[in-house]
Amino acid sequence: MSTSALPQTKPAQATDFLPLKGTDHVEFYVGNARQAAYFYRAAFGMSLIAYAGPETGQRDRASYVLQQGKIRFVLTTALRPDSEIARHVHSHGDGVRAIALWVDDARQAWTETTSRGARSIQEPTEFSDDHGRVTIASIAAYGDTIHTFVDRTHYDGPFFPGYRHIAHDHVARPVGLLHIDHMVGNVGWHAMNEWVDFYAHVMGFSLYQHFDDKDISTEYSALMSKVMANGNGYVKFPINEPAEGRRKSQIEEYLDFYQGPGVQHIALATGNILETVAKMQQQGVDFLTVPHTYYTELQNRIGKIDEPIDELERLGILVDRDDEGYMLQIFTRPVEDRPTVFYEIIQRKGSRSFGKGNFKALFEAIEREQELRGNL
Ligand code: TYF
Ligand code: FE
Repeated sequence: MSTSALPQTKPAQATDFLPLKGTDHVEFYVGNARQAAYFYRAAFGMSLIAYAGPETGQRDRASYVLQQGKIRFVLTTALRPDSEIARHVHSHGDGVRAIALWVDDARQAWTETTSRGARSIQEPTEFSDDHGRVTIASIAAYGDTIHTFVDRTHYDGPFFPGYRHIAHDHVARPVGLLHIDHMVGNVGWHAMNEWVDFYAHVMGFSLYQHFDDKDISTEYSALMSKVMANGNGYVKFPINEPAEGRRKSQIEEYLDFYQGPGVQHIALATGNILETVAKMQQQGVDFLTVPHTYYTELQNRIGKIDEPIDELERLGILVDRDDEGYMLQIFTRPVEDRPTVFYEIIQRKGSRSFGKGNFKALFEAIEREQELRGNL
């Protein structure tokens, strides 16, 4: 075939300088990893699949790797007071240290991002055992949060070199969680655009959705939010900043208790939100609730959906629609004593939205909780 048949002037697609295959794992620094792991296994239904600690030759920390569907959490605790882990927990309470991203080439990811201005946390480093090798590298993100690039192309073990595999978890009670839909960062006053620029210029992400104060202010408090997404859309990071309102913004409450910017919520996808949420409730997870009037207005706002409205109301699930379809979502209360990290359970039925139509009802529910805590 003649090459002259090829279109000549089609502009080359800008190549993605940071191709991501998805979220590899989320690492939390916690006060007591053994007990936190029990909560995620019994209540969220995750399975313990690997462990590293003194028994495996790690002297300063213990880490528990939990999995459900493609979701992988690593819970890490310090064994001594003089460590970066202990300092993180002292300042932030239990929280997310690392959002690890799955790549084919960690060295390249580190080089591309640091050459665009990212601050290096860990230079590309290779770890190996009988299962092969894993290369990781890390850069700083907002607050003390970091992004770790993980290349496990040449590895077939359960998690990382040095971890002991756990074959069966008799504590885990799976609830059908599949993958991470998005992870939200709270940043400081007027810092949203700075972090939007970081994800755009340093990580090659682009603006996916934008919410202004009219979308999301209630009578009392407000916030601003922009959603950044990577090239293939597998990784989505909404960034929130507080906005001035009549009372204290929920983002401000987070920043006070977390002592700065950090991960606010992790949205976990399910294929059957009715079943997933019913199970999680039975297993002791506390969710936010909205008033009965939300459901009396739902049919008119959303139109016909597959799920019975009385069942959605019984569980407290919210629904929103856009021109592509609809989505169902619900939010947990904070999962630690500080009002910081919480979870969203989400099922998408065509919609790519973040539930803009639910913001008012949701934020009012969050503010009722803030009031109970005396933080409003
Ligand atoms: O991720 C989102 O954008 C939605 C909405 O404090 C949201 O889940 C935004 C801010 C917030 C809670 C939920
Ligand atoms: Fe969300």
